[in-house]
Formats: sequence, structure tokens, C-alpha cells
Amino acid sequence: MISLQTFIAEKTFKNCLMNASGVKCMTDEELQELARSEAGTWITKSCTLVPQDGNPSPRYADLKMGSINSMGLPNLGFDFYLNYALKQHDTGNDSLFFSVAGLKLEDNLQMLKRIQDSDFQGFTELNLSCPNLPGKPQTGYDFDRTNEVLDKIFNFYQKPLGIKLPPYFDMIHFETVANILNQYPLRFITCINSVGNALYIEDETVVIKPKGGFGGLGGAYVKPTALANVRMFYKLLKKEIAVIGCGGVETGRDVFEHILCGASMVQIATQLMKEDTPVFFRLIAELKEIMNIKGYQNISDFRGKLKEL
Ligand code: RRO
Repeated sequence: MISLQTFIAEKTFKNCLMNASGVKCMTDEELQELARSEAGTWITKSCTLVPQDGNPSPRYADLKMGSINSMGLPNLGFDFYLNYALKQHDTGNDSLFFSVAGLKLEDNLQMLKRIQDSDFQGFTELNLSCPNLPGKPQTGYDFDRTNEVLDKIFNFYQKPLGIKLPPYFDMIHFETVANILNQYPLRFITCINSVGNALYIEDETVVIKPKGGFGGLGGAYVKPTALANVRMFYKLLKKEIAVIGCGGVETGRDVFEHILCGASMVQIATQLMKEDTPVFFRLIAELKEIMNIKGYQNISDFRGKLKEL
């Protein structure tokens, strides 16, 4: 019997697949659909203290090899997602991921204090990498600020916390970030968020309205960058910090590669937009088929075991 069971922070998941925050997880209906799907768990849309509409449409475009988006953090507000998370807790689900993306540090501290004081027993993913807020930098690219944010949070926060990182492209940056993260009791990181501020053109025109057409790139375009980030952080982080892979997963083979690089869990974004929740069933079947051919029974048989030359 092949098992896709996986673990993060002593919690067990029936399989290693979930949505990426932002995809099909903003409304109650979308979250219900994820709950009915084959995903091992799911995550809520990154939220702000107060609900927001986000950027003007069109703000998402499917591309042949991926997607580009500049959603601008549309969400129903922290209270909605906290209520949802507490209802999940009441029904016995303590494996939910709750994504938080305050517009300023004080907002993040306020939301995390409320989560800390609540009955929520799942995972919190702090998004330090939204590329689409006009005038706001991606915190993950400001290393001193990232350190300061984590320092302030871990002064009081004691529940399982992880952070969503932007992609890095320089070995010194990987090392600098890993050295910062290793100082804190983080339980996971998720990498990568979309590759920020890409520009896609059709004929003579951009394909999304906000920011003159600039937006976060996802899908097949970003898989090699995603795998590089998963692999580097898997090597550099202390073992208490699990790596959740995200980026460019279209097939079971892509899930397999993320796990080979060290991912404990794999998030689906662009392909979930394209295919909707049946994608989980297909990816599970395709991954099991690969494991069957290779004689692997569990994820731990190959997780992190990428061969180098
Ligand atoms: O809502 C968005 O524009 C968005 C967010 Br918060 C994010 O973290 N990543 C992304 O590609 N889009």
C-alpha cells in the first residue's frame, strides 16, 4: 500500500497536497469545496485586519505556461477567517492553515495576538511576500525587517507558525535568510510566492489592469526557481523547520520533484485555478504511479534525497 501521509510539527496529514493561499479559498463556498476535495489540508486566503476589495479587474490571467496576477489582497477580513478557523476547530479539524498578511507590522501583531488567544489549534502562515500592493515592498526582500518582524512576533506567539517567502536568486541571500529564520521557533516555511512584477504582453497590450500590467508570475515558468528555493532552504534550515513547496506543479512528476528537493507538503496554485479541486485526485494518482514504478511506499523514502553529480 502506497501512502502519501506526511507530517509537519508533529501533526499528520493524510496526503502531502494542499492549495496555495489565494487560490479558491477566499469565500465560504470556496473553502467548503476545498474541504470536500481530496487535498490533505487547505489554507485560507491571506487576510488583512479589515476586508478589502483588492485591485481593479482584470487582475488575473491564465497564460500558456502559467499565470500572472495582481489581485491586491482581496479578502473578507480577519474576523471572517478567524470565525471559519474556529468552526473548523469545533468540528475536530486542527490541521487548517490560516494565512495572515497585515498591511503593516502592527496589524500582523494584532491578528497574531487574536489567534494566540483563540482556540485555533492549526497552523498560521504569515505572508511576507505579496508582490502586488502598490507602494508596499515585499518584506521577505528586506532582511533586517524580516528579522524585526519575527523578533516581535516570537516575543509572545507560541502556536505553530510559518512564513511564506518570495523567491530568492542569490546564494548569499539564501544563506542570509536561512540564518535569520534558524534563530526562531518557526515550524515551516512555504516557498515560493509568485515571481513578483513580471510583465506579460499579448499583441501590443498588457493582460492585467493593475500596475501597468505588472504582476506575480506562477505556473510552469517558475518551477525551476521554486525547486531551487525548496532545495536550498531544505539544506540550510534546521530540521525543526519543514519546507512546504509551491510553484509550477502541473503533474504528479512535479510534486515528486518538490519532495525530492525536500518538501514535506506541496501547494497547488495556478493549476488549481485552471483545473479546480479535481486536480488533487489526479495529482495523487500520478504521484502514486511514480512511487509504484520506483518501489517507494512512503514520502520519507525519497524526501530530500535528490541525487547530485
Ligand atoms: O492577492 C494578491 O495579489 C497576491 C498575494 Br496576497 C500573494 O501573496 N501572492 C500573489 O501572487 N498575489
